[in-house]
Amino acid sequence: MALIKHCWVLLLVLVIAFALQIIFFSPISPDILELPSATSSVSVPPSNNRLQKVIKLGEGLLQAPEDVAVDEKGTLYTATRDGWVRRLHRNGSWEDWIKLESSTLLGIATAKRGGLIVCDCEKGLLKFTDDGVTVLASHVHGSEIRYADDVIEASDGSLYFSVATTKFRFHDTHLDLLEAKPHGQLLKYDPSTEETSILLDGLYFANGVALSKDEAFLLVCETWRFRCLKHWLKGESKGKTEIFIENLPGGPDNINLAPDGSFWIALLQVVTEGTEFVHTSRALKLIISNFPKASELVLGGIKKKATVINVAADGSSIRKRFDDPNGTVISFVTSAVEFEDHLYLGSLNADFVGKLPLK
Ligand SMILES: [Ca+2]
Ligand SMILES: [Ca+2]
Repeated sequence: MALIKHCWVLLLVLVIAFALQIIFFSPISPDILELPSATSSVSVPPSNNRLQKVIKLGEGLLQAPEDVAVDEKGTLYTATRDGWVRRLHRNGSWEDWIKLESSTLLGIATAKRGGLIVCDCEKGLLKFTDDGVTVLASHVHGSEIRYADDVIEASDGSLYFSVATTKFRFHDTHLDLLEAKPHGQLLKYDPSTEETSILLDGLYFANGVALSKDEAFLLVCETWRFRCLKHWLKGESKGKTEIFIENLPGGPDNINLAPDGSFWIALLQVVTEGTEFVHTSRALKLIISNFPKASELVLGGIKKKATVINVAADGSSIRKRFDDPNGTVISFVTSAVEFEDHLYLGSLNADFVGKLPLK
């Protein structure tokens, strides 16, 4: 009897030790993820397979081109996982333009006086020109900028850019989702003073940024909140922030202004179908975060489909929706840029840039 009792005590001690290990050594301190409401005021068009019609540009040459930008001459730029920024000239030829030792180049934007602004998760905000690479911003208020995600240039030369999370690195993105806390920021780089300041703090994975056609407001997407915020830069609401669109049918990644003033947003399947329960249990999150394969477990569904939407200039409606519902041709689309009646699509799970005719 004494032996059985000892065994039970030992088992209890082991269970307590295991639980303490999980709680104290977990890399996260999780909150519950707020999922989009089923009773949204914005109606969502039905899923379709329009994205399966994409033409593949630069197939095999481009490793996971997250973002795409087109300059005034019609040259298309993209940054890939091997550190290359490549460009496609109007004559159809690809050029290996500039290479950087980095696997974490994300959002890009063309600069009006030439060159390309590039976000790097490790180095910060960079400028690429024919002469090479310059670091524009590596710190804000004394802290390293670690997860610069997307950028846009205003006509006065100011650069607005997002920091997805100040807590986790690129390869630990799944931990930021599991933690579900607002570690994101929206920053501004002023070229006249070369200083960087914090415009907004406490964002749920700050991702795509875009300016309205008249530059009266700035949009920033919060991927883990299924919404995009509007921050006024001009007019009587200047300095105020409000919701632009919410309850999106996916986590918004990059956002781009369309020629007609509307916006293209790439939506990510951040909550894998059938695993919603993971995001509502703190205990489960603590356990999962300890596993080496946690990323696959949590974000595996992101590579299984692609969705792009077009949202009205005032955020009041979703006007168009294109999908590849099972990722047959393209998946994990992170960016959609409209240029001369075509959409150009970036993806973190493709070896090409997708081109979709809009007419
Ligand atoms: Ca961009
Ligand atoms: Ca992004």
